[in-house]
Amino acid sequence: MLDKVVIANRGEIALRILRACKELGIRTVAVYSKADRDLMHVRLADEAVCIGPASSKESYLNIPAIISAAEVTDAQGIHPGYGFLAENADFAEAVERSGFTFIGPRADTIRLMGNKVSAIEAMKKAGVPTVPGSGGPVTEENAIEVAKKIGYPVIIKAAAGGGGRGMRVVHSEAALLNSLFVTRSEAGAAFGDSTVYMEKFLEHPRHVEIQVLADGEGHAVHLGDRDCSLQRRHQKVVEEAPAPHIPQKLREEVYAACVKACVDIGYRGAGTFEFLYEKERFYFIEMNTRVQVEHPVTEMVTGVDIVKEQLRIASGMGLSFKQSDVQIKGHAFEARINAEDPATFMPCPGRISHFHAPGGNGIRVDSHVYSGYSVPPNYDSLIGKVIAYGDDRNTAFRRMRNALNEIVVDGIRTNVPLHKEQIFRDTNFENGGVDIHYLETKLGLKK
Ligand code: MV4
Repeated sequence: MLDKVVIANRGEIALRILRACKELGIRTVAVYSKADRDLMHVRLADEAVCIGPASSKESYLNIPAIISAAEVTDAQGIHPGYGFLAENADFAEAVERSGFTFIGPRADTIRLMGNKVSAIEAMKKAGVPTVPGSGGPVTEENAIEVAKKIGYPVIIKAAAGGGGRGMRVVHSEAALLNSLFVTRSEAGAAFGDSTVYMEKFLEHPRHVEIQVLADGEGHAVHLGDRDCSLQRRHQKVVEEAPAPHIPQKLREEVYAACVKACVDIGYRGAGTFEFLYEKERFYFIEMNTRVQVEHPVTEMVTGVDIVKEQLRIASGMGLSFKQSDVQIKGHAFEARINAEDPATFMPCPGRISHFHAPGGNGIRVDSHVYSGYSVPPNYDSLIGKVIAYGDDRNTAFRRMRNALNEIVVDGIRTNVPLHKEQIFRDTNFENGGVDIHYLETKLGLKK
């Protein structure tokens, strides 16, 4: 087992990783910016190294500073968490070249999945169902022909994009070439790569994703699925596991395809296959090569500690269980708690005068905040996650409602009212299976 790990992240996920390290007897090094001296995991880590000023670019995105922190503390591994450098192939490569273990996939796997055209190609080859599309880059020369074959509406996406960045829906041939030009220009400016591709635009899909773990030596397992359709502007707000109302046979088929794909590409670590799900069909869109914010709902229904498995895999110990040991049991919801204005959704940093975490049977709270903690303005506004588990979806739903009534976050504005007054009182959501547009349209939260 790795004996000392640098946690190259902040906030709730840094604390989550620290807890997993402690359980495994791994010593921990927190790296933090000048705005983050008072973070809970900095206090709890065995060692802590300041890596720069508040600005992410100069701290949590500063590759030499993070590798130096591993050098001066004589650490062996670096866990990137999510966001920041987690899916930066150059970082993974620099970590390995400096003699440390990157706790994640190989750099070439991150690169393969970072380019959505090569990711889709690899998945198609492995037998994972994909969206009907261009099957490669689209240019001024082939766009009209490709769109005609797919059928309108189509969506143009940046190969280097992902997560909703750099895409445009096109409804007719009249609008095609202009949209292609604009999407290409934006992609070039944003990602330094103007390659775009085209897919059939699915109008009312759900976002269903599949969690996998693989040892990099040809062994891979799935941990079932999650539904993350409740989102606003590509920011997930609520997630649940398992995804409701999906025929078991369809599930099993897509799980098998994901596991095979992991074996085919020699995948290592935790990963997520993102699908659109519409009219009883799965369509692969992207793969995430990191631990995700919403991993706890999967942990609740499987009993697997995903971060501990990441650390085991990176230590060369392989997975602690096999597929036949995995049973999906019960149901879990996660509500993301953000420091934001309930009316405008603008981030609302500030001092939390009083914090009280909900509790009780089936409730888990992953949060780094405490009474007196100040949320700095420099990073994303996630201050914690409330996770509710139950033997069935209704029980989990009710427990979440109770938990949201218990939580106290005084001194700053948060989205707790959105969760407890709207989402977890919504009948359609309570019945399950709403699509990706639901939150923005039905609840009147557009813009
Ligand atoms: C799509 C789509 C419809 N059809 N692709 C947005 C995020 C990125 N991961 C892919 N996205 C979409 N791709 C096709 N062919 C609709 C979306 C989409 C979306 C997807 C998942 C969750 C929320 C979304 C919100 C708007 C659009």
